[in-house]
Amino acid sequence: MKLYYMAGACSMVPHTALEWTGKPYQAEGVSLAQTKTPDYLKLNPQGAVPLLVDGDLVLPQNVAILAYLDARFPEARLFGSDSLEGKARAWRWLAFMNADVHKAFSPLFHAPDYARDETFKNAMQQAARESILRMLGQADAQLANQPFLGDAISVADVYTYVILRWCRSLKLDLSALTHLGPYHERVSANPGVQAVVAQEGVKP
Ligand SMILES: N[C@@H](CCC(=O)N[C@@H](CS)C(=O)NCC(=O)O)C(=O)O
Repeated sequence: MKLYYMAGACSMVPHTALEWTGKPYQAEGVSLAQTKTPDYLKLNPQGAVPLLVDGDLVLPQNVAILAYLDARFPEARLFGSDSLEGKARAWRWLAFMNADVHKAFSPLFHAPDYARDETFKNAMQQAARESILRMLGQADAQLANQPFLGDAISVADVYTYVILRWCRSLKLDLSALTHLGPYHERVSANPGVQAVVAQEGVKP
């Protein structure tokens, strides 16, 4: 099984999931430029990571990869629970981080071409920051009474961890969200997360 990843990207989530399975796997780091080469685009026309190759299966998209790994390795408890309800509680947060919070970073990572006007670009980026903070407020509230977003640590927490790293690098002010700091440390302390941080050569 082989995972293509970019250091510090959302591919850290399936990378950690592979660590949690305890099974052998290969991880190949690619640059942004490599994801746009014809060879890579043949594998993933979206030109993005993560990408999992398992025999004949060539699978992009975090949620597809995580669902596949969970079904193949149920004993790894990637969703922090064995029960349907418990898994659903983690899925809800994974979906939120992947589909809603992640997407809100787009104007900060790559301001679109139509935002060449500085005033417009700044207003758009400020709105993105506010939207991210508002959404992370939902996670902060959930973490007031429990250590992880679901019943136990899960891939939803790893996704949130990746997003918190991006917030730090973009200097978003999370000081009002008081549960997120200790939570970041808790997820950082997970051995699978630590192994991926070391392999990808990024800061925790
Ligand atoms: N919906 C996709 C999103 C994947 C995605 O946005 N990956 C980013 C890294 S976090 C990427 O590869 N971006 C390439 C680019 O910006 O061109 C998924 O969940 O797998």
